[in-house]
Amino acid sequence: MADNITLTMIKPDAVRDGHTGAILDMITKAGFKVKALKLKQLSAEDARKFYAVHKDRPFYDSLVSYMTSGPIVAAILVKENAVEAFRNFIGATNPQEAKEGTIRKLFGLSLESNAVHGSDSDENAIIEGSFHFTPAEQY
Ligand code: 3AN
Repeated sequence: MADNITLTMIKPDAVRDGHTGAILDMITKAGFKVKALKLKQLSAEDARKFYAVHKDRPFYDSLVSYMTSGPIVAAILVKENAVEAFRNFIGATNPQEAKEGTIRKLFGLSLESNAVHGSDSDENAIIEGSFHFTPAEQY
């Protein structure tokens, strides 16, 4: 199977608490190659657009506030079966339900503050990659 991509964000609290290096180390040691990487402050407009799929959910406004509370680290990652492999690797959305040793188990604080994002489909990985990175920023 050919390599494909997923988009991750290290979320504001994980960046603020100094976990960026440890998380990127785990990601690369698990065999994901970094195709693009940046530290970035999302605007409210950015966050609303990125999470538009959740706009009718009760947690939407809180999610937008949280995701704009400080800089995030965005990255495009490459691996065979990247989307599924990365979601298995980071653990369940709720850190309390995430398996031992996963990023969300180790660094997630709550259902909302769950340390990292991972794309949920190949189609969304491409859309989300383009949301954060121009073609010239992808290697
Ligand atoms: P995942 O990030 O595992 O794909 P999604 O797409 O269902 O999960 O949710 C996107 C983000 O919204 C989550 N990463 C989390 O920060 C937040 N979120 C999801 N469900 C809830 C919830 N019930 N209450 C608060 N925040 C939530």
